[in-house]
Amino acid sequence: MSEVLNQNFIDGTWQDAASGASFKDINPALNSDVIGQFPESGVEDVDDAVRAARTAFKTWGSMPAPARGDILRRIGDLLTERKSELAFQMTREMGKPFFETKGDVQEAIDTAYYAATETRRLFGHTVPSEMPNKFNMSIRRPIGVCGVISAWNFPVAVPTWKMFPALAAGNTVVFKPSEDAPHSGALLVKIMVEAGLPAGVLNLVQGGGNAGRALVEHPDVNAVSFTGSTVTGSQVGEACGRMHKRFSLEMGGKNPMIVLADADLDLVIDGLLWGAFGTTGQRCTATSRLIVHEDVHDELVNTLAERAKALKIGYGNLDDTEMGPVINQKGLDKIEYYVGVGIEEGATCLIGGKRPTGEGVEDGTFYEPTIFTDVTQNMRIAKEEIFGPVLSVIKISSYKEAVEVANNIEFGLSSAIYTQDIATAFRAMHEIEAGITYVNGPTIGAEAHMPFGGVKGTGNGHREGGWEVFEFYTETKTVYVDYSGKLQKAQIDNVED
Ligand code: UN1
Repeated sequence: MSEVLNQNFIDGTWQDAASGASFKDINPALNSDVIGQFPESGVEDVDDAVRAARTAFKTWGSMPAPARGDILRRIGDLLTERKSELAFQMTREMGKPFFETKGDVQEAIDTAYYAATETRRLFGHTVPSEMPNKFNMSIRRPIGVCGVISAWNFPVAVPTWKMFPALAAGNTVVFKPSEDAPHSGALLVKIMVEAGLPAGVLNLVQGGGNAGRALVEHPDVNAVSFTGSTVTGSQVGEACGRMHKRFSLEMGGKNPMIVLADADLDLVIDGLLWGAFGTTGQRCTATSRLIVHEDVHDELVNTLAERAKALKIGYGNLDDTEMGPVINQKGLDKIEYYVGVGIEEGATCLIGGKRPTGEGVEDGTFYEPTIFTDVTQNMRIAKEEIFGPVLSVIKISSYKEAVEVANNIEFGLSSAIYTQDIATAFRAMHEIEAGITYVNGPTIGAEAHMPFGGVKGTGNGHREGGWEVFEFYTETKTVYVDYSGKLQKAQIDNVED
């Protein structure tokens, strides 16, 4: 897997963008390591890809679903075989440590096997009719061509959350990876094609906003699934709404971890190091607000600061690296901007707040784990998504206050509560406004077979993962079979006035 797959993949062939334009993809930990130039696609390329997908839909959509499942299972097998090679390339491209990118591939493997099994379910309902000798049922039909636009932070797992169920359900796909992870996207497509997807069923179009817009606004794309920023997601939603398309948005988060006075603090520290600084805080599920009871605040924060300072920062393909770089200069600028905002707002920057120096970090976009204390709930660093290794700590004095603070936010993706009290934990499951709540675990760690998504400003009500994503990728067809041999008028013939 050493070659650089830097072309689009349309209708079964690898090809350059029609315009010949390209963009550069670099290693965020070693900026001098250029991965390659990738096609800057436009309307013409998207048009070719959508046409191919539309044609392929005729046969793919009418295949027995379990036969599609066989191909998904082979994709899972190939991903398993290539897990390490693929993870190495992902780390090189987007920076998170090798153990994390292996987890990313594993999430894709789990999603493949899960989607394969769903092809033998795709349940509809059979329901009694109100008329005699009549049979009612609902069945699931594929939607058509699905546009998939994904983020770079889970360059393999997140696109597979979208593509595998889409394909399992009989849709065809045009996939546009993030401009920060085009190579990982292409390597994934190569594996999927090798597993036996017929030409046109899966098409890859690389590029930035122009390619994305062309895909979203293409009249022959029936559904769009998007993971990324709130600003772009809102634009996707507006365009899809205007064009009567189905769309699923997965956007920002500002995920709270509530720590009550009875929590097991060792467990909390391990959870925070992983939740706040795993993936360099660049997850939409990252723990970015610590809402902690005043009785344990100082002890917790001081121990956490010591442990966070000791995290080994560097190139993720080196054995001892615990935290990789920030994705690019723009990401770094945003973090630096918010650290400035936090200081101006009067929060205390306890550790970090700067780029690291020294061997192994000179040539990359690195940032130190950063903890702000004395944060109050209405500060911008308590409300806005920073997408970096920055934790804002808010002190509270009761469970009630903790939940109020947790909910005082426009987002609602993930959340966590640490307590030994079972009644409090159960209350929190209902009272925290979020799509996901973890009890005695950090805000990250979604499993492939469980629904994933957020409430409020995080999304538009759909869920990825698990059984629920199949609601998004299928249309319900309602079927009535009348075997009475005569015209039966519902609501009329069966009611005596
Ligand atoms: C994301 O950050 O976009 O639960 C997805 C988690 C991962 C998925 C994160 N399994 O953090």
